Amino acid sequence: MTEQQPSDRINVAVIGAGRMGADHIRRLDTRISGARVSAVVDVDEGRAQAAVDGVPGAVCLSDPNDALARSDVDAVLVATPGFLHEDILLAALEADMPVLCEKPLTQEPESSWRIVQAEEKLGRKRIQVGFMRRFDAEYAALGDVFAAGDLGAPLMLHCAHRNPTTPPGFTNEMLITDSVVHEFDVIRYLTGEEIASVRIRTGRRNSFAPAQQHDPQHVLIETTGGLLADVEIFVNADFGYQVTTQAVFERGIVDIGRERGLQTAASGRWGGVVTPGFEERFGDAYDAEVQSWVDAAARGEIGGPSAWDGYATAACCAAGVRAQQSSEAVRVELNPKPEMYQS
Ligand code: ISE
Repeated sequence: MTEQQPSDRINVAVIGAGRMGADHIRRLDTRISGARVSAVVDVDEGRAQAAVDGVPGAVCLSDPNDALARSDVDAVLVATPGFLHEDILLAALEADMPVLCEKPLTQEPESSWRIVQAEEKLGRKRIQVGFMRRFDAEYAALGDVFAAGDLGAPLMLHCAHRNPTTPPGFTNEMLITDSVVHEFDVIRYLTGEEIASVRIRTGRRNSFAPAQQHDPQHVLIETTGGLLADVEIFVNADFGYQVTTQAVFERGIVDIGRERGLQTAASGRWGGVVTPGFEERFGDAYDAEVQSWVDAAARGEIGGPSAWDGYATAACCAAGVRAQQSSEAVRVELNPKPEMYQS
């Protein structure tokens, strides 16, 4: 194999060196081909420095605009908290740079729509949104079952999304905006339909959940084509991390996300290991997502979900947060899809 020359590689500025940013820096540095980390931006200089330690030639910066202005930055990976995304994304579009933006695109549909409009004005898709489940092998295989149609029409989806615990400051709304946002995206991806409405019921509360959260919640989603999906979102489940989906078709049932890996029988017992968190569960999916983005960026394209997907899921989240306050199904309000996002 011929050695890849530095000039063949895309220089990436990673903006935000927290949990996901640091994870992506390691990934770009060790597992992704065709890219290198040339800059890390974080307001916390110590954190930025710690993240670039051991990454050859990468500089630390504190202002995203300084990264966008550098000649050794060709693309940006945005991993700051969501409330900071809008300004960074608008500046990156202004600079006409490829962007991989961790979810959410932005926190509200209004600001996400502004991003869609700015990208439409630019005239090409530059932003890929970090919905990594689309790159998970099992979700992709389930997508193939939907596409093949051999099991007839899909009728229902039963989803469970369980996290062991939540970080400090995780609000009740974040069960929807930070967690169920993934189901909104993946249901849209699997069915090829938009989400029409969201309804939420809360029942018995987990007494171990932080006071501000009503955990778990039962989310009932209906797509524009009438498919029903229910999601158990349970973010203080203690035992580990688990994301499962059961798809019900006219002539068959498909399950994904069940524990795999080693099943050991010894000393009169059998068992395996529960995945501890999302980095482990979706590690391969994150690798595939970032590789797809890098490969597409080299061609001047995006390699995954678009700003439209970011906008549509932000609209679902807004409906979901309203549904938390109501016993009714709340309709998802969407602007018409611009031509650029039709394919
Ligand atoms: C987290 O931000 C993620 O994106 C994980 O995939 C999800 O499982 C978790 O609930 C979120 O808080």
